[in-house]
Amino acid sequence: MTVKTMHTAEVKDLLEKVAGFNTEGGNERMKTIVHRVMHDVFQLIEDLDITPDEFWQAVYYINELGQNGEAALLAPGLGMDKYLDIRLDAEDEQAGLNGGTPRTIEGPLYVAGAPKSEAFARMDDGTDEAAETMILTGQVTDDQGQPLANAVVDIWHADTKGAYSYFDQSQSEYNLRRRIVTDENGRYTARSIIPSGYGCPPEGSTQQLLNLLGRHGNRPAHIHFFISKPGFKHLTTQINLAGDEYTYDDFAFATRDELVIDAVRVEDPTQAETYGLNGAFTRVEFNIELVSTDKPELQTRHERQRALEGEAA
Ligand code: MBD
Ligand code: FE
Repeated sequence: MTVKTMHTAEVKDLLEKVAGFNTEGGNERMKTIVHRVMHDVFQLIEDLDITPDEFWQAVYYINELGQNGEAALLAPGLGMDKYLDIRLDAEDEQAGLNGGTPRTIEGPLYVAGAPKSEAFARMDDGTDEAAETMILTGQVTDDQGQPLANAVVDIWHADTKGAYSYFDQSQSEYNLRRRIVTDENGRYTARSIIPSGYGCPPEGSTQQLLNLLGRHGNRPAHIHFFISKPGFKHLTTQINLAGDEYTYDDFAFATRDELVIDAVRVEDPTQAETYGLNGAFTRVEFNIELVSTDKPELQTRHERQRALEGEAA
């Protein structure tokens, strides 16, 4: 069937009533958005000749997606988080605020209020004895290369199964989550374990849709960062470890060339000693360059729902 009804007065009128154009109350911005969204959905139904069966599949899919708590997981899978980053990069460019270490997506698995320490933190709880020890270290500087003391480096990553504490109830509280305040040389160091990549729940709604697109739902081994200091643009970023099968094939589109980092195996016992280790380890170095700004709204992370945010930390 190829019926066309979008141009009719009946449909135009329907869309205006749907969006509350003929009522006084409500929120103007929301009316504008809903009008546009519903117009575009109607248009898509017409253009692609969506059948009632297809339509109702989509409706119940959204129900299940929400029941599984996966809306914020499907979003990066559909490139939405990446698209918002593309826009923020373009805005920075326009405002002359580009440069520094590039941003990349936050993802849905941050937990606020991780333990905070000066210069160094041990991030793992020591229970995974088979895991490879990681020394993650770096320097935070400004765009002139000057070290930035007292920057907060908020780090979170998965365990060797690709699972994150809090969401994986089997892990201890704040396992693999720490905030480290940089020392007088702008340096931070974490002792942790090398993470594995993340995979979407195989029976979940996100993977179900990815299957229909012929796509996988895997991320490479990666480590998340928020870096902040008053007077500088807040930075949300991640590093992807080089050599992972998915380093350049991330279902969430977070990989950027500047953020692919070699994990270097160190066998030298004297090096191990400097970190208080008695065996070989893997060293990951991530130096971070922040861009200065006097705009307060750029100095904090964007608002979104986050676990434990707003609770006593
Ligand atoms: C993750 O660990 C992640 O970082 C993203 C973006 C999506 C799902 C799981
Ligand atoms: Fe992640």
